[in-house]
Amino acid sequence: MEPTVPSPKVKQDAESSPVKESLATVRGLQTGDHLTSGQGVRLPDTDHSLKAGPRGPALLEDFHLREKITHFDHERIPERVVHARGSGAYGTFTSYGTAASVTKAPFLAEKDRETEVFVRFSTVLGSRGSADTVRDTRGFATKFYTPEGTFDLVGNNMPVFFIQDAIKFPDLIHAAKWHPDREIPQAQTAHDTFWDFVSLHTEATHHVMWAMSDRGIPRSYRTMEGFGVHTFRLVNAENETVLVKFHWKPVAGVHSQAWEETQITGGVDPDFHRRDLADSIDAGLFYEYELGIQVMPDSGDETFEGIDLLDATKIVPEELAPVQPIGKLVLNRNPDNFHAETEQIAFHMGNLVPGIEVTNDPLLQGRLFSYLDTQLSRLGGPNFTQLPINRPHAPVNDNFRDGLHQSVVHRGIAPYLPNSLAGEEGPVPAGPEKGGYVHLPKPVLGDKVRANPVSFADHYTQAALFYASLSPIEQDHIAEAFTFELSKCYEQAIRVRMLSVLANVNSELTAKVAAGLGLPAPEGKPPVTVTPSPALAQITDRVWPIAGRVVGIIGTPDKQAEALQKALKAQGVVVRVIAPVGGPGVERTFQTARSVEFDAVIAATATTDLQMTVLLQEAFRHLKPIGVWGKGEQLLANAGIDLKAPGILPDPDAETLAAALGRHRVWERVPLLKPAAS
Ligand code: HDD
Repeated sequence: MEPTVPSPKVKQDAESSPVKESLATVRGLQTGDHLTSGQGVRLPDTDHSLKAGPRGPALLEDFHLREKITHFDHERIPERVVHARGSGAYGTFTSYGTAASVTKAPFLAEKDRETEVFVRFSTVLGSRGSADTVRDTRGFATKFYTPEGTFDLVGNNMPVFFIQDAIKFPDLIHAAKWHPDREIPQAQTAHDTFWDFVSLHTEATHHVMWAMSDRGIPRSYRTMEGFGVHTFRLVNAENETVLVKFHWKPVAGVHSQAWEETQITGGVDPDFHRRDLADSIDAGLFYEYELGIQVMPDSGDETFEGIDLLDATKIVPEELAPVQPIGKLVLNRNPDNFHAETEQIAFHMGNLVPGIEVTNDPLLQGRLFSYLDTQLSRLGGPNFTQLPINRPHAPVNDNFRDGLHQSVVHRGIAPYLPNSLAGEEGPVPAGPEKGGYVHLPKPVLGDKVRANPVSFADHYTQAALFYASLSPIEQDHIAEAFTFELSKCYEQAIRVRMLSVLANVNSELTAKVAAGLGLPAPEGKPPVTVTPSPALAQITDRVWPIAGRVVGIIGTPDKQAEALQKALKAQGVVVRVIAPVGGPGVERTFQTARSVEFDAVIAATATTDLQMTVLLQEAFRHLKPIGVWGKGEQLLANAGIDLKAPGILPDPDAETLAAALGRHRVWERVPLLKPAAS
């Protein structure tokens, strides 16, 4: 079989890297022809320990044995307390220059300024080895290595959060992660403690709606939006300020897996998203996003159109404040070493550059503490900023000294200020004229209280707004997700309580979920009127770019398959032939292929292979376009698929397939999949 991606040797070739080499000095430090010890002593044998005779015992003096095993024993570091499962890539952010009037940060303000970035995508709840495709919020964290210092935008693929105040984060995560007695379930919210917490802590309702929507099960990281969530304050050269929310808009559009697909994928290919990111970059099919900002006036009360901008459980509908594009991100280089780069990267909300400030959002304020703090135990001390992936691309002159894993040999005798001894070598403070980060003077006044503003009290209006903004198909998916997750709870009281929360959001949704659970639907007080925000819907008439999509042909690698491969390659679509056995031009065999990998399938042979029948049935159920070439009709008949059903494409050419893929799924097929009313 042909390998799907170039061999590792080719893909790690530094010469072909399209971005600036930030790690040039440390990449591939293992040099030389000979195997050595950690001290550089050449070693003749690494397969046998030093023994007293071939039958032992092993000798304590075997420095190589002890060093090799000791190093191995300490290879793992603590996984992230949340967002442990992730994968990342380098990229280039190019500014459009359109943000020049609102921020002095040059990487956003200057037209065509290129900034190297590293993005780490993640799930929140699962351990490092958990599956990619579970229902969960996804992290979308971006490190911008600017010459003015590092800026981190540590966001999610959902624009709101479960809690309004960081002090609730340990409670949220203790409830959402596995049960502490058995450490199950892994990487999912479908269990008692999560639903117990969110049904009691109703400010979570809006985020729960997002998590139960199709946003919780993305097709790939390529097809996710990203959100900075909080409101930030931008400062321009005249020290004028605006309040903004950051958005990443995927060029490929927002698309999700079908729920059943996620479950199959979790077993068939737990690395589905990670693999797609790495393979796509290797194939030159880069992930692309636009960065945009919603700009709101910096009114003294930090509200906009009645929405409290300091409340992270609220969005500002795009119809009220349009997302204005300010730059483009292209992810175009895979890391060389997962541990050194993706695992050791450390994000921090406090990594800010002049022109970008935080607001008093109490969730954001607590995050400013947590991210720096967590690295001390995760990365083993205060010098993690010296790790190659965390090093700023700006000169560092911090007067910080010593500590575990110090890897800088600081010179001089006066790492303090003021001093009269450092001379030329010592740093001096930089005022704003020298690019210093000067916090904008803002009055701070208030009684010392543990309390929320009154405006934080509405937990339901925007949850209802979100639901009302979705297409009926997406609304059904939400009802199904709630029903599935609550069905997994052991405690009936939790289900009943959650229904009473939903009753304050939308009565139709409550009725559907209650029916699924076999419970009465409670009465609630849903908002009387909500104004939907069409920008929130995923399923629309829009046709999206199809780069990165995968088409499977069940057949043989013949001329027709080759022609399709050629024609769709131009649009970045990968076409894979699925044949009974391996051979030239065959990328998947009947034994290894599974429907979840493909966005569209073509039946081109009359095989009676049961696995192919199942593949087609799954593709049909998951609303994928299915093409039929020649004897493929028979295969559809074997699978019980009606040739006249929506999205069955007779003899499709590249154009027909491309059009179907651009709509993501054959939504017209949905009614066929509903059980007939009895
Ligand atoms: Fe967090 C990691 C996103 C609230 C504490 N968070 C982490 C990551 C992302 C987010 C994407 C992974 C970064 C990476 O890839 O290394 N977190 C969010 C968003 C939040 C949020 C969008 C709300 C708007 N987080 C939040 C709160 C706290 C934390 C309120 C603590 C009070 N988050 C952490 C952490 C982590 C983290 C414990 C774990 C690993 C790390 O930071 O480096 O500090």
